[in-house]
Amino acid sequence: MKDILTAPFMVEMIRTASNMYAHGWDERNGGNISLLLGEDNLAEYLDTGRVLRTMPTGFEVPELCGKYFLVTGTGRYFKNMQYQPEKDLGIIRLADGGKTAELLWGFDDGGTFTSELPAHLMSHAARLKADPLHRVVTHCHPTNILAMTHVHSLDEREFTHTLWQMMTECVFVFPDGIGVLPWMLCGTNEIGQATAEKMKEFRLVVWGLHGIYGTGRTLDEAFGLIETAEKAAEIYIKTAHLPQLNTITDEQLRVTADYFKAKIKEGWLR
Ligand code: 2HA
Ligand code: ZN
Repeated sequence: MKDILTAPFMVEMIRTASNMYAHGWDERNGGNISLLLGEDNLAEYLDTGRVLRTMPTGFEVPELCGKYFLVTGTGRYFKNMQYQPEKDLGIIRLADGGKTAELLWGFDDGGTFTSELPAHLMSHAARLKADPLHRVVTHCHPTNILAMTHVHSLDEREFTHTLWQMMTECVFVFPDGIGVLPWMLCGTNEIGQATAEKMKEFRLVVWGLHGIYGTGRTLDEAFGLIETAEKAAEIYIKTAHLPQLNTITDEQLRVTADYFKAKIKEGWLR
């Protein structure tokens, strides 16, 4: 058996969490990540027949039953993950129609999975329907996106359009736009369902006055989406109160998207 701490998915997960913390997106125990694993590479690192304990998830996701996830733990600090991954991370397999999580590795000191597991798993199910190669759901609290939800309309077309106009790259990094939810109580199945509903059409979903969800085929893709949206939001926050002399027009957005072969969300340009 190979050392699981050397597995590429583990190394990448820890690097990503550390990087998110370094960006200031994951204060205290803020944020959570889940990565859908393929059984094949897992068997080199883990006896998948050995269940350490079982934990109820509190909801059903039959389409994910039998799937394996590397997930961050509830109450854990991203800041510390690189020093104690076996406490802050766990590998679970869903059983019982998704109602049970079987722990196969990690959460060594008795911990459990993120409080946002409903939003994560329901989002995985929704994104897998949109893209069979989807694998990653990340959640965090980027400062400028959050600030923007205080002062900008939460209409998702308007929110996305403002970000597209902040810097040229946005329209081809997230041409599919950003879904936006109003403030809702976090950690619940309700916000999980609302997030998953948005995930049918978006890879990025903002939680008003809370943070953002980013998804992708790789940790880099999910990270890069959030990084780009957050950078654009920073430019918005730095300029919104100043006289605006120049802007990217809809025609320029269209030309840019066409040039980079990105498909802008239907009807979102005027
Ligand atoms: O504390 O970010 O949304 C973890 C969270 C909850
Ligand atoms: Zn949060």
